[in-house]
Amino acid sequence: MSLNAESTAFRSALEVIRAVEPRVADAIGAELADQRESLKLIASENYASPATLLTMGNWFSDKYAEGTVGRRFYAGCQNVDTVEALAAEHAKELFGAAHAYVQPHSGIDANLVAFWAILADRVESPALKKAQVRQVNDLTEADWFALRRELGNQRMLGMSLDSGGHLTHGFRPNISGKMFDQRSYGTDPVTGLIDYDRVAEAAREFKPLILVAGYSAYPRKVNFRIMREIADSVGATFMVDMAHFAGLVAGKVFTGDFDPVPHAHIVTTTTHKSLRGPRGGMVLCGPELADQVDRGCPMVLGGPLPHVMAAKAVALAEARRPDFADYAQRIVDNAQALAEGLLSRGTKLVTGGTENHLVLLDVSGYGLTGRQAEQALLDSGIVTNRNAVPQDPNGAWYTSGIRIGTPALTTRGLGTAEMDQTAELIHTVLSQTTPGESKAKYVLDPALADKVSKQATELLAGFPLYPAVDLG
Ligand code: DSN
Repeated sequence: MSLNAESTAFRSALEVIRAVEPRVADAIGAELADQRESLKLIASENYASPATLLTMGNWFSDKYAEGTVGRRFYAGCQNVDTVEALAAEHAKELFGAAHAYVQPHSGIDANLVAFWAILADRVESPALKKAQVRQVNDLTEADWFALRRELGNQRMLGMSLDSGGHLTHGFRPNISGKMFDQRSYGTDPVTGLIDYDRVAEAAREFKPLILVAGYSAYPRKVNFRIMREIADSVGATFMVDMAHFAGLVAGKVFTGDFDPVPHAHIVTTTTHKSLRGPRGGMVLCGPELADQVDRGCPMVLGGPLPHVMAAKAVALAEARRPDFADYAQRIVDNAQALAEGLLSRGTKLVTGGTENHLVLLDVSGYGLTGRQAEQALLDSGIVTNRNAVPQDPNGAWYTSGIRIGTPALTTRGLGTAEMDQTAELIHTVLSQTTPGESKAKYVLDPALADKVSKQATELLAGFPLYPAVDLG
């Protein structure tokens, strides 16, 4: 029997790798087996298509291409130009953006590119202007000192980490919390929702240079029209980090006030979460910031990764197909079914439900910390991650929450009926786990963990991952 193209491609690749370092080939095979067997509910993960994966394993990886399309610091970049331009073109069409910069290697890189583009655009600095017209050698020591003083200590207002914001939005352990004078807005203590009046009040008081919206653990839609009005009222640049929900924007589930692209001055994203592309980042903006954004490499980034930009072009082409909109809608339908399944079993959810791809469980209702719950679920074949809940008494390490998301299981084909079964498995584990003598320790009958693990595998058996890939 002849093998299909995908099996042939991956088998051949592993054979070539095995000839050099068999342990790596084995680990790659083992990773596929693990991913096939586990109920992956990590909200920021997904499964890229075989075409996207295969696009990353080739000689594009060997090429240096600092600069931008048609304007490189290295010779021989014509093929890199082709794939970078294609990825940018697909991104612009998909999101309706005037400009797309597809070089960032990750979400934090994309955010740094955006921060520096905004600083360079907004901060009045004669020294910076000199530097940017390539008179760097004319800058005196005093100019450099002025430049550092003028660019530093600018103000950023972003969503707090424990309300679901991301650590790159000004959280102290991240560089954004050190380079900016930062303040955060939270959520309403009763509803768990963003209170736009409070955001406006904080903006009026603080007068930030940058207002950031976007989240990694907020289970609701954000009204970007209102956020832009708030930014405009204080003269702030409005930046949205849509890393988590880019797939929902691409799939036109988030439209109108909930689509960040028409409302924000600048939008950043990763490409591997709900967007289902390769690991990487991207920046979208209007013409005003385009030149500054294109300085991302070498300003902030190392040399671009042409093999990943090529894979971004492939994944973005996939996201432009009509079936991606159906996929995006199913992600949200599944998250809502999962939330309903948990609520009906008595689980406490932050904000009482979801409007996007993620659900945030407050596991204090089960008497557990997030750390205990995360590990008990993992023992039972359910992969999640712990996450702080608003005003979390257990802090960001132990936490009181579990964040779950549906992009990956939706890619596998699981639907709302399977979400209810998933809710049952999660509730069974959490309700049978008791806290141990520390915030990390817990007691769970191994027989029960084993039973749930088997049930999870049975649930997944009807939805094979990479069904066309047979590694033999
Ligand atoms: N690590 C990603 C997440 O899990 O949300 C964001 O950086």
